[in-house]
Formats: sequence, structure tokens, C-alpha cells
Amino acid sequence: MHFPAGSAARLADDYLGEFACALEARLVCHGRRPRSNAERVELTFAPAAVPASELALLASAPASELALLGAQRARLWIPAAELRALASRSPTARGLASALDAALWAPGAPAVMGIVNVTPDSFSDGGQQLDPARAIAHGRELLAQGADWLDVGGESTRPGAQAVAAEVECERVVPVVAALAAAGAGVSIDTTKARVARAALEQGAQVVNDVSAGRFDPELLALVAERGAGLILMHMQGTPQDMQRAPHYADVVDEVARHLRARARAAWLAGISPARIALDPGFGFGKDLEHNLALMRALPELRSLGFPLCLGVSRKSFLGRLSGEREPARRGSETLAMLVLGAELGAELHRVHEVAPARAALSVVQALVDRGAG
Ligand code: PMM
Repeated sequence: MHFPAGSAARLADDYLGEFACALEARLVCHGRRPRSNAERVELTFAPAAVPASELALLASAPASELALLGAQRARLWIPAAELRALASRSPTARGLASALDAALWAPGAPAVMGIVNVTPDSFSDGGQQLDPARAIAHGRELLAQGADWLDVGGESTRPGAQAVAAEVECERVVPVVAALAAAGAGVSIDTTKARVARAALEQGAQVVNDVSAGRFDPELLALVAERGAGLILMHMQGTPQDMQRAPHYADVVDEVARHLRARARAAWLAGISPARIALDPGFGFGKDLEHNLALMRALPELRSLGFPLCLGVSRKSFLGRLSGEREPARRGSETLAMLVLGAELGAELHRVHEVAPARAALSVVQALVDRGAG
């Protein structure tokens, strides 16, 4: 992707989610968010925009590499950790490091979020990982399969599930978040409670995935803003206790879009950078089969709200309604079908139980997109 010269300010607005930055209107660069501190960031920029001494400093960092691609274009590969380490010595490195930290999602590069449910009652894997050691081992396994994120949750949101006290939720998730973050995973905490989110962020989580979009706990958005974390805002009609009783909409797509826009605005007013927000239509959360299908078809419209979309369809019951498969753990094919369609329709963050097949399916989609782009 190329950014037109002189459009630095617009660029920051238009490509909020991308790791793109404009430093003091002199350096415009773009790249992909690395998956870990050790991975190299790839930056493309105009070499004349960076003072020669700083360019030499960046290029001399361990494992970094500079390629001059002509008078107008240079490419630098540098480990994210080295970029941060140089921040005190180079204004360019400082600006790049903060732009990198501000952009949690990278549109155009589908990300896979592996589910680690530390609950006795989640609909498809409840009880399997209630023991922290098993949850940690499961998270490590998903990481090895190529997960970009691990979404750790300690309260089931299945229809009719009973709410869990914050202390219980903390007891379940904190050791798991701590161990997985220490293992280098990007961790997201699936909670509606500020207290649980705070405890998880303190243990190294970077993202809060709130299925209530900040409605259940008035302190949650301010916490995310204060901690500079990422945020997934999901649509739900009602609460997990009553959401599937008789979901009703005059126009499901319009209502979900309005709701998500309003919640993104509330998050922004609370001080959260738009670059750190992703939206989620909330499949199965107060929706019947037709509502879910309408939302699936409307993903491009929802994507046009300007935020990356998170897609949580993995093993959900509406897929079973379509295929006739009653057992959630056997809905792998249905999940992949929706995931591929979702990727094609604009979803970028895929929340799944099985990471390896999701990665494989997305690599096929991505190859078609990349090669089509020439
Ligand atoms: N679904 C569940 C839980 N958390 N979070 C987001 N953002 N989107 C979802 O669709 C979603 C979620 C319920 O599914 P699970 O019990 O398999 O975790």
C-alpha cells in the first residue's frame, strides 16, 4: 500500500488501525505490526526524511537491516525491542516506537485469536481448562499453532449462564494470563468487569475483550484508556441471562451498526485511541439464525465504520442449525466456512477454538489477496 505524499495528517485518520505514522510531518512510514518483541518491524519510508546519523543508528542495531530502494524509498527491518531501546537516543526511533505501540491491529493481515476459556460451563469447551495448568498448556499449544492473540476468559457468556463474582473470575484468569504473557503471547482478557481487566492488564494482558462494550461496568473504558490497552467492543442485545429469549430487531444490521458506532464513540470520549479499538457484531449474542446471517452478509457495511472487525463464530450454535451438527466440537468445517467468508468480507481478527486450521484457511485467503494485488 502506498500513501500519497503530503497526506500525513489524513493518513493517520484514514488508516487508524494500520501501523502507519507521520512524524512531525517529515517522515511517513508504514509497516506491519510484529507478533512479538523479537520479531522485526518492516518500515518503508523516504530516506531523506530521516537524518543520516539516525539512519545509521537504526541500521546498526542488532539484527536490523537497511535497504535503499532508490532516492524516494528505503526499507528498514528492525526488531521491535531494538526500536524501543533506541527511543532515548533517536527522535525517529521514539516516534516509530510509539506509533507501533499505538497500533494493535494491522488491517490487511488477518489475525487469529485462540480461545482459552477457564470456565466450568462455556458452551463448547466448558470445564476442559478450569485447572490453570491445563489452561496454560492449552494456551501454549494454541500459540505454537500460530495464534497472534490468546483470549483468556473466566466467565461463560453462553445463553442463560449465571454471572460470576469478580474474585472468582480473577482467581481463574490471573495465573493463566500471567503465564501466557510471560511466554510471549499477546493476551486479551475476555471480561466485562474493570476489576478483572485491571488484574489481567497488570499481569501483561494487552487487550480487553468486552462483550458488553463497556455497558456493564462504568469503570471499564476509563481503565482501558488509562492503561493504553486495546479494546474489542462487541454488540449484545440484553444480557447473557436473557439475550436468546426472543431477540428482536426492526433492522438488525442498522441497529448493530448504530450501537457499535455509539460504543466506539463512548470509548473515544473516555480517552481510548481509535487505533486500539476493534468492533464485533456479536454472533449469537441476542440474535436468531436470520439475524446472524444478515450480519454476516453485512460485514463490509460494518467494516466501513472504520475499525477492524473481530469475528467470533467458532462452533456457534447457529452453525449447527445450518449443518445439523449438534456437537459444538464437531463444527470445525462450519467454522472454517464462515471464517473464510468473513475474511473475504472484511473481518480481520478471528476468534477461534482451533487455531491451526484457521491459520491454514486464512493463509489460502491471504495468498489469493496478495497475489491479486500483484
Ligand atoms: N463469543 C464468546 C465469548 N466471547 N468475545 C467476542 N469478542 N466475540 C464473540 O463472539 C465471543 C466473545 C462465546 O463463545 P465461547 O464460549 O466459545 O468463548
